Amino acid sequence: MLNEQQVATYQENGYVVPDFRLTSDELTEIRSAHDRLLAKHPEFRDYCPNLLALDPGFLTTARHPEILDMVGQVIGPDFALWNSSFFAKPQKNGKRTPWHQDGEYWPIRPLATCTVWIAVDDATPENGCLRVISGSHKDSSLKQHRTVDADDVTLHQELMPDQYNEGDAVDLVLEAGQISLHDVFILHGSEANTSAKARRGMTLRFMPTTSVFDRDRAREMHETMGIVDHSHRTLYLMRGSDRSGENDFRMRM
Ligand SMILES: O=C(O)CCC(=O)C(=O)O
Repeated sequence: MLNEQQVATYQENGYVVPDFRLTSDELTEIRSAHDRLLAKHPEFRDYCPNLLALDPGFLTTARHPEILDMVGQVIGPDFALWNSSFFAKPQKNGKRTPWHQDGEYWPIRPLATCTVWIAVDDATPENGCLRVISGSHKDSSLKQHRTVDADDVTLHQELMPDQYNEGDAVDLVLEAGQISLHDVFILHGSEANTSAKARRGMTLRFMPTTSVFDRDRAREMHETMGIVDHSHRTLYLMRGSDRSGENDFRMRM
């Protein structure tokens, strides 16, 4: 569990690194599942936007009771998992993730999500660890983004350069098995990996069920902005009940 200070840090800074760590067996399981996935789907070498549709086995990690306890501490007792993805940065030529806010990509209203980012390898500045701007979530607003038309990025919406100061960035240096939690509005990104060490990161995206996962909006964002089509995500209720009464939990593949 997070202590009171860590919960306050999450609210204040928009992110926190808990004391928690996955065991080496749990990490081995994630790495093997990811290797199997890439053997079948090499097209997801850099970024896999929807792990659960390809291998529901990743749900074991998403259902980790201690992780769920921590998520509940920051977004409340009723929440659902709406996605899990993999940002793998292979050694030497791992792609960068441009500066962005997650909310720019997601069809959730009102916008809310706590991301659990799992370090599957040690993540350092050399191999492209996650970087955040502390406190940048505070006004709960989406800043201006533009589309990046390039092959060397994992995601294609980036913050306009005048919307942030990279000099304010904090490196989230994590050892394999450590996790960070971040807010949907925080400004973040990561550099390319040109080092000799891979930097794999797995994400779990949890939203409070006071929000609605809007499938029509997902379709529209896909059609008008070219964003990955999230309209077919299965929502997994992880704790509590659907407070909005509008979420659709039917299984989808
Ligand atoms: O792992 C990365 O490089 C980027 C991750 C990210 O943007 C996210 O988890 O929202």
